[in-house]
Amino acid sequence: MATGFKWVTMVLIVLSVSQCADSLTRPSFIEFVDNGYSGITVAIHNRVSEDQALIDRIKYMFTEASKYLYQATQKRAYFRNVTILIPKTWASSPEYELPGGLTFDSADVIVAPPNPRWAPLQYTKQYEGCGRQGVHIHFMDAFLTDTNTETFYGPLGRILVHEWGHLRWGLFDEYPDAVGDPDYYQEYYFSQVTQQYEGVTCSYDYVGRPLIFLPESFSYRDCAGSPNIGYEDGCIFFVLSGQSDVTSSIMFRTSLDPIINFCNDTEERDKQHNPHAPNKHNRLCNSKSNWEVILDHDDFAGGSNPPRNISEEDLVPTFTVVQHKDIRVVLLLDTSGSMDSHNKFTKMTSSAYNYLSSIVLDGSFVGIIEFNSNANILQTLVEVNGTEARLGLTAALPPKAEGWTAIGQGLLKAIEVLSDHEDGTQGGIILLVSDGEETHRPFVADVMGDVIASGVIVDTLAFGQQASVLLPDISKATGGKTFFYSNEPGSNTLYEAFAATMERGDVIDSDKRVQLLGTSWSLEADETRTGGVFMDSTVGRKTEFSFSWTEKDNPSIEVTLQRPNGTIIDSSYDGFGEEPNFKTIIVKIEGQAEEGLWDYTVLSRHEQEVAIAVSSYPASDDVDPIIVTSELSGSITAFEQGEPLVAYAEVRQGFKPMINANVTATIERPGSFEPIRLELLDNGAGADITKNDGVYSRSFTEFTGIGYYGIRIDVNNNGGEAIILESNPYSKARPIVPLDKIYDLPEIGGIRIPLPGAPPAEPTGTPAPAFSRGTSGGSSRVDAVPPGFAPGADLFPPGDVLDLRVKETSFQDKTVALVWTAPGDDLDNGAASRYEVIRAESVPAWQSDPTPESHLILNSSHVLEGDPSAPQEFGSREELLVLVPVPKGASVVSYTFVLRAFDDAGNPSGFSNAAQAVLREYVPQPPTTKPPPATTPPPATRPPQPAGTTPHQPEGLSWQIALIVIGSVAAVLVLIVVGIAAFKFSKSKDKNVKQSYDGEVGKGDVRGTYNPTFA
Ligand SMILES: [Ca+2]
Ligand SMILES: [Ca+2]
Repeated sequence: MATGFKWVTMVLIVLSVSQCADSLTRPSFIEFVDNGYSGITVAIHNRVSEDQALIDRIKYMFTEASKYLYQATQKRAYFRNVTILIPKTWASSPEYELPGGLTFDSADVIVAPPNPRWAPLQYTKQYEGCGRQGVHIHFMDAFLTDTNTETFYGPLGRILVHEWGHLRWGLFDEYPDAVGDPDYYQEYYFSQVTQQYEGVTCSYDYVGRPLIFLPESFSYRDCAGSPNIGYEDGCIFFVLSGQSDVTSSIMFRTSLDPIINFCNDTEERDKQHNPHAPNKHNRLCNSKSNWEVILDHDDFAGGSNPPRNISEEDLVPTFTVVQHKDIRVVLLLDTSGSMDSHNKFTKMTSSAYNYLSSIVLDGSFVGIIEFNSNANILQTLVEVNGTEARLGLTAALPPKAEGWTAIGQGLLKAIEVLSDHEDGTQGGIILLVSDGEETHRPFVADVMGDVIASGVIVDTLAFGQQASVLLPDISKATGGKTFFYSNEPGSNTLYEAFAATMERGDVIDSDKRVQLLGTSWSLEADETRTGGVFMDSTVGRKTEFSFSWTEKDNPSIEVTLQRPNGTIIDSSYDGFGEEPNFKTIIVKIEGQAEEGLWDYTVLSRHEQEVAIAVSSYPASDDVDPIIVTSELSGSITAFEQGEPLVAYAEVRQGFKPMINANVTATIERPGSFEPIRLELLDNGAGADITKNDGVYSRSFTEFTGIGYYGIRIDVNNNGGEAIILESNPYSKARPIVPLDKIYDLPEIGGIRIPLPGAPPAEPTGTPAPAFSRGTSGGSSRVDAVPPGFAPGADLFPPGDVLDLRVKETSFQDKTVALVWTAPGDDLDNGAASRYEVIRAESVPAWQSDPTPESHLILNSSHVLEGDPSAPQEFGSREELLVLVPVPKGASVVSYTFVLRAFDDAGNPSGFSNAAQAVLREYVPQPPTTKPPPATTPPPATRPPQPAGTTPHQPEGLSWQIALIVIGSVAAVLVLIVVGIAAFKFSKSKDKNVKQSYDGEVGKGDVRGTYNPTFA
């Protein structure tokens, strides 16, 4: 076991310097050469109305962003070229080029209907942790075209640079985020540097005002409390619009003009990173500054892309506008002799038959090539435009399998076939299905140059563990997908790999096939088995049940279906089609398939495997279907370097995330090992970096050796618990607005700009209907194992706890309650065996010496409730109540807690985030009595404040504003200023005084009229 420990330690070091070595399985075409980013794709969704002005806004945004980026990276980076993919629903133009392999789904920036979780704001979807590239940036179209955006959120160029920080370098937000980071949301923290309460900001010197939102009157008032003792619960740090002492951070605020830098570890105060502020960036990036994470990224690591002088003219990116035309696919099918074994040939041709007869969309072009010792064209590219074309294609499928394996030659032939189309090879799709290593020249290595130059996309399906190890490389190099079909009962990946080719064009949503189920059964002779699938209201059109068998050419299975109302469908049904040559039965449901549970029953006359797929189409053109997409951490997993395989699945209806769904991943493994089933979680712990965003994640660690690991994802509504998010009325990034404008915030795209600082709440939505989705999650290959590896060895430590926080403290009882999510024995799996909980004097003290022995390691005498020696299963909520010393005479006491977990093999996790506990003798409370109404108008300007006066006490709260909305419909605001007196500020907190009350707030203070009716 000691070897495992050493190995893990070594691996952690390796990982920390090569964080960006691998990426998600989704393709990315971004390149960074000579300081310029190229290959960035912006895709407009087909639901966005045609609008040339939108294209102009995108160009404007990138042009401005290029300058900001150049400035913010200190002359290291700019945008060189950008491709804008417009939907097929927009008019075509001779100026538009073909998009090659670019699709909406692979785009880096999407312009699309809003995701209510974040709308109207833009956001970046990030699956992975600090330093890792995200999925995409999502703007709603109105956000780009509405002039209110720049007024309230800042220049679009700067907003894009903020999002680029998330997308490219894996940075996180530095502002208090009630929506994106609710459990860790905190407005103020006690600074052990200044010994007083500070707003959560980056950099240090923001001018803010402690305000509290009053939902009942839709107004704000000043918080009770002071910088020295803190503020009442719910108090927000309201960043004021005039700021003169800060120039960072872009990840904190984009709306303020002086903000041009990322926070940095510099001594220069205006951009100095605050490593102590409890925000998501510090929590997930080990308190490293934005700038440190950026410089560690592959783009700049080791001094690459050093600062360079670039003229303003050269900073302007070039733009290419592209639009999809026809989908062109060549099936490249392995018919070598080995395909004749284990029913592989039969399964491949039945899947191809299914595909050609019903999945291929009308208007696409399809060709067929087989390869064995040579490659032969079985069908040149032909347009699919009806039954006859489909029959012609199925007739061209290969009749038998024999000979060797000439993959390279097959690829060249496929390119030849694609070159027949008027659009050329660029963007043509090759689906390469193969079960073995190549044997005949030219080899893949010899032809890859030609393949890449032709611009084709190669999706590969590895048919069994003996398939060529080159397949994932071919996919990766061409932007294709990698599938693995184990040829074992339980999955139907083969069928899905074919179907996936039709997702490659620009298919409008209502034409998108939704797979409800993909599985296979191993049946005994004369065995009857029944399964069920839920048809939900978002689908039901063009529903098909497909069943393929492996033995005998005459139908050796009988199939019946049962509708939700009990009616039986059998071979007498009009839509029931049998194709003995391809060993397939397809049942096409006429009209709209009814909502509810559909049963399917199969009787097998022989011992054989039966593959089952159920698919449907969106119920109508204006209903968004519930869809599931998935990603893996990489198409190749560097297990020998200690990398786990991480599965991510996203569940959504259109762009509305679904939370609380039941998402299961089934992982097939090399060797004779049972598949592993893992529940993917949207809990914001372990591999899941954001809670309740509809992205479900989990690490897989139970490797069994070298080979392919195939993943299947199954999703249901979790017994009615699942919720489709409809709206989130709370602000994520706050607009910066003068206080007197806060009540008439306008709409952007029909969504009101969220009120800054309204308290967080559970997201709202509608319950998801009963539904079924089952889909292949792709595959990942392991090419090497650690020295001395044997399945079952404990090589993975527990995952790092990154959500440690203080639930509550009691000054009187001298207690601190800590909460966190339990890691597993192996990252996100199982249970650790003990925790080591460390108490440090302060966050800076821990950060300057992160060695447990230099601080206090808690023992049982410190623990009142909870047991650090009995960790629970991964994902459980852990609580620990600990005793701390409270020195005599102190009124505010602060400590910092850090922990790590050990597994039973002694492997330690990394240290958790540092969580600060503050014990206060007195916690400010909101005023309980209403202040008397003002009888005289307030002075036009506030009197100058003397510095060095004593902090004001909560009961002596010197003034407050009450802002009341008159009339629930008109929301006309009347500002009431009550009891104005002199402000008093603490010595060291003069930044709160500076211009905060003689600037815009001052104007707001005196603008309103007093209306006694509402006093
Ligand atoms: Ca999540
Ligand atoms: Ca372990």
